[in-house]
Amino acid sequence: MPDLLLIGGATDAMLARMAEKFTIHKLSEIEDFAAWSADNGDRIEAVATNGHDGVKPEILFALPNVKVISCYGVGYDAIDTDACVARGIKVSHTPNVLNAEVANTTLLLLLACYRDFRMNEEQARSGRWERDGALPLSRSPDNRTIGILGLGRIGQEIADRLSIFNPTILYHTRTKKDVPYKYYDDLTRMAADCDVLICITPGGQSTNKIVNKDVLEALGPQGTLINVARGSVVDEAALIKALQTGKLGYAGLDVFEKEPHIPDALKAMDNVVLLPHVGSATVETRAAMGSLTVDNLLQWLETGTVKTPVPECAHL
Ligand code: A2R
Repeated sequence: MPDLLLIGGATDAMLARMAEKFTIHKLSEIEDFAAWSADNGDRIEAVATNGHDGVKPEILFALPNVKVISCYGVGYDAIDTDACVARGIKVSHTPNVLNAEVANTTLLLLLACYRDFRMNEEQARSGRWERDGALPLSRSPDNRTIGILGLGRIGQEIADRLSIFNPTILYHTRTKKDVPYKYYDDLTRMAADCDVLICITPGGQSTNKIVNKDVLEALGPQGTLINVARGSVVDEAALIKALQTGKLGYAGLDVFEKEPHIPDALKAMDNVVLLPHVGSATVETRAAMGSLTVDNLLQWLETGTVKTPVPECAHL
């Protein structure tokens, strides 16, 4: 059986299916990777990882015969695809199966920001409602102008699910799409026209801190930023400053620059809703992602191809 290196965790169902066809080596159980890889690195032909851990350059370097990397997650910015293409390594990810769940998480954050969910829930739970009465009124999410940064598979699903709120939808991407929403080629100009800015691009170089001070200030004192993409997409220091100085109204965040670390300044603010990167984290969606992660490995074993390659590796 070919040898597989597992980076990060895997569900029992994934492990059971992978173990039928591969000899699994768990990175989490290897104490000294440098020593281990000197003896075993050349045996590894397959890697299973996830969007957060990816494959660190030193690990990729230590596996000279790896031929396939299957990533559990749609974002693969933690994998150096240029290096993989140069070595002919096929990289797969799990697109589409998580669109609906990430869109649900987006709606959760949007509603939580508009309806002051965090403060209201605390008012009820703490007994302050009984003692002090109700909090000030919150705001309606209905009839808002919502800008989507990144209108791909997930962005479109978000736009579809937002329709219950009767929004006006705007979008910014590098290339104009065939959709009935207003296109902006300039993100700051779009932010100036929005009540809400939803980030759902990939991470990586081209989107690094693309939501900067100017974009946040254009969104404005009543504006809401929702980030379900990658922490790297937003300049976190500028975000904290904009929120603290009232130049930005609200933020709903599922992702952060240095996960799992969340800056104390964000935790301290009442106008911020925080989630620990759970965009796709339901039993149902994670099962579908796990299944596709293993399908890619098994298809590679049978045919030498993967079912859902990342675009950069689709020609391999
Ligand atoms: O720019 P385009 O025309 O390639 O459109 C893509 C857009 N996008 C960008 N928009 C503005 N500036 C950029 N530098 C930039 N780079 C990419 O993001 C496209 O509309 C969208 C990505 O869509 P998909 O490739 O279909 O990705 P999907 O499945 O929606 O997932 C998006 C991300 C993942 O990479 C994870 O990081 C996260 O959602 O969970």
